[in-house]
Amino acid sequence: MKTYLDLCRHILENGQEKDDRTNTGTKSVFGYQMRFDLQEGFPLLTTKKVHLKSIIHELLWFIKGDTNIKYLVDNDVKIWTDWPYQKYKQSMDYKNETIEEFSEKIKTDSEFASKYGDLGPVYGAQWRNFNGVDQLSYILNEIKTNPSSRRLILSAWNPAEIKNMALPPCHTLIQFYVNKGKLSLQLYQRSGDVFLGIPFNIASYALLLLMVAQVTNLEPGEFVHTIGDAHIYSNHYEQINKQLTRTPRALPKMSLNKNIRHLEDFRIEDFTLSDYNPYSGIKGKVAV
Ligand code: UFP
Repeated sequence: MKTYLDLCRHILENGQEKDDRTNTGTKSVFGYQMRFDLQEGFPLLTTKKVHLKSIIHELLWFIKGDTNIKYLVDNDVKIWTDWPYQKYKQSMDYKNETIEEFSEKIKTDSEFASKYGDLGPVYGAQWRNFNGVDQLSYILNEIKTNPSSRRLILSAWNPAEIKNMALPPCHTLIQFYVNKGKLSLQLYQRSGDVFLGIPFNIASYALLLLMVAQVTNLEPGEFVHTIGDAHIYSNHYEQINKQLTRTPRALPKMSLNKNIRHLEDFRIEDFTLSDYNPYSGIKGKVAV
C-alpha cells in the first residue's frame, strides 16, 4: 500500500493548514486520486492493523437499505452509535444512560430502537430509494444488460434530504465502468480523514467492487478513489509518521463465497480474508 503512504507524504509535504468544523486543525489538499488494481490483492493497509468486520456489516446494512443502527448494534458494530446517542441525550426519555446502556436498550427493546435508532435517510436509504429510485438495482441491471454505459452512477448526495440525515454523506458518488470483462469502480469522497477514515473507506469500496463483480459475472478491475478535501488532523501527525517508517508488506487476499449470485444474499460468513500480516494497530482520536 505504497499508494496510501504516497498520499500521506503528499499531504505532509504539500498540504496547507486549514481550519475545520471540529476545531482540531488539519493539513489539507484539495483533489487527490489513488488507484488500486484488485488483481494485485485486497487493498487493506499493512502498515497498521485494520479490522474489517465493522466495514463488512456496514456494507451489508447499506445494501439492505437499512438506516437504523439496530442491525449494527446487534452485531456489535459501534461506528454509527454516537449520533443517535447524542440525539437521545437531548430527549425527554433520557435517564443518564451511558452509551453502552443505550446500545443495550437498542438491542433488547425494538420499540426503543425504532424510536431512537434511526439515522435519517443516510446511505442505505439513498442507495435503495432516492426519491423513489432503487439506484442499486438499476445499476446491477445496467451492468448486466448495457455494460458499455457511461451512466452507471449511484449518488448518496440527495440535497433535498441532507438536513434530515445524521451526517451528510462523505462518500457522495460512485460510478462503475465495464471494459474487456472487467468491472471498475470510482468513488468521489468529498472529505477524507486520512489516518482514521480513508483506510476503512478504501477497503469498503474495494469490497463492494468485488461483490458487484461476482454477481454480474465480471472480473474485478480497478478501484479508483478520488478525494475532495484530503486531510490529516493535527493530532494524527505522529501516527502517520510512524506508518511512514514501516515498509508495506504483501497485500492480503479476500475471497467471497462463490455461490452467492445476488448482492442481497451476502452474509458476514461469506467473506474470508487470508494472508493478512499487518504491523500492529495504531490508536488515534476521532475528531467530532
Ligand atoms: N470521514 C472519513 N470517512 C468516512 C466518514 C467520515 O474520512 O467514511 F464517515 C471523516 C472526514 C472528516 C469527517 O474528517 O469524518 C467528516 O467531517 P465533515 O462532514 O466536516 O467533512
